[in-house]
Amino acid sequence: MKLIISIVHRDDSDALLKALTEAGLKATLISTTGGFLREGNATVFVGAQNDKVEEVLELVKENCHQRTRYLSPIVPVTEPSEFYIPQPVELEVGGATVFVIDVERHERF
Ligand code: 2BA
Repeated sequence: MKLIISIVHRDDSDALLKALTEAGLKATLISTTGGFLREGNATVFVGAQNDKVEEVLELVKENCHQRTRYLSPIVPVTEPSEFYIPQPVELEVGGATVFVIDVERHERF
């Protein structure tokens, strides 16, 4: 068995959960925060048999889209502000960051 952990954009999480449950897969959603942007994102856990992993990855790929974000750099205190025009930095975020982990044991009580 594998645990598939997908960090996705919040706006994609509903569609992903719907697709996973429609495919008969079990999923858990938690609200998370990205360490770099400090923005809310969503993390979806799916416990699945090995032969279902590719199907899960395909659903993640289909439902999670890449987005462009612009980050405004902070003006350094050492720079006189009239000479320093900060340029927004472009970042490609997502569609999904996925980890596939071996599950040593799984129980339901
Ligand atoms: P954040 O940490 O908020 O990162 C958002 C986006 O900022 C990243 O998109 C990437 O484009 C950029 N970024 C992140 N760290 C950077 C750095 N040190 N220097 C320059 N740019 C940086 P994604 O790579 O698509 O990541 C989206 C979210 O997935 C991340 O949000 C984080 O929550 C998670 N993530 C990505 N890689 C991870 C990893 N290796 N371990 C744990 N979580 C990860």
